[in-house]
Amino acid sequence: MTELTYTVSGMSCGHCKAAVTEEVEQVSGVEGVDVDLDTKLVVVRGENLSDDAVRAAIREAGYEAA
Ligand SMILES: [Cu+2]
Repeated sequence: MTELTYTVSGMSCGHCKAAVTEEVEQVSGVEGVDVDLDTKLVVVRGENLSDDAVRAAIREAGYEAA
């Protein structure tokens, strides 16, 4: 199990949270996604995670991982 953490600015409400979660959940190997709107942290857990793929998914949702 690997855990990757990203700081994603611009997320402000439940819709942002849902959009990011939905996109990232589709990335190969992802087993869990936690979004904290207060800290702007996105924690992704899974096996053989691709940092590039997770970043691309966050971008696809309309946000940018720092
Ligand atoms: Cu929002």
